[in-house]
Amino acid sequence: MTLRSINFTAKPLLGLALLASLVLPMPVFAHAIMVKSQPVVDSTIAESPKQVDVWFNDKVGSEYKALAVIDSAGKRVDNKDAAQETFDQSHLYVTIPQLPPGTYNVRYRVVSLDTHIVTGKFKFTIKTP
Ligand SMILES: [Cu+2]
Repeated sequence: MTLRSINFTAKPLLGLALLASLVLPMPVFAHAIMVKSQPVVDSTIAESPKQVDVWFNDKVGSEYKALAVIDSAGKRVDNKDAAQETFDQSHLYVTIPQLPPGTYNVRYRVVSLDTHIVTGKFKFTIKTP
């Protein structure tokens, strides 16, 4: 076996490693995923909460953030004061007025550290007493 034949077989492996480095996600800047919320996703609660909180797996950008609560008729009902916790940049919240029983949609939009825009939604229900 000569050096030349070794080099020849090593080339495809190098190409594969290069391809993998392009395809695999970068480990340093994570893509944001919502990991927790209050109220909990799809939960039924007894009383109108004071605010809605969402947490992501990593801190998110302070720009372009949005968090809205929408009733079953499609009307926005939150106080439009969505904010990001200064000491925990993975946490967003918006305050809401006293809401009547019903099912509500929460919609969010944030920018990940990897610069991707992440949007999502979930529901919670305030039960009729
Ligand atoms: Cu991403």
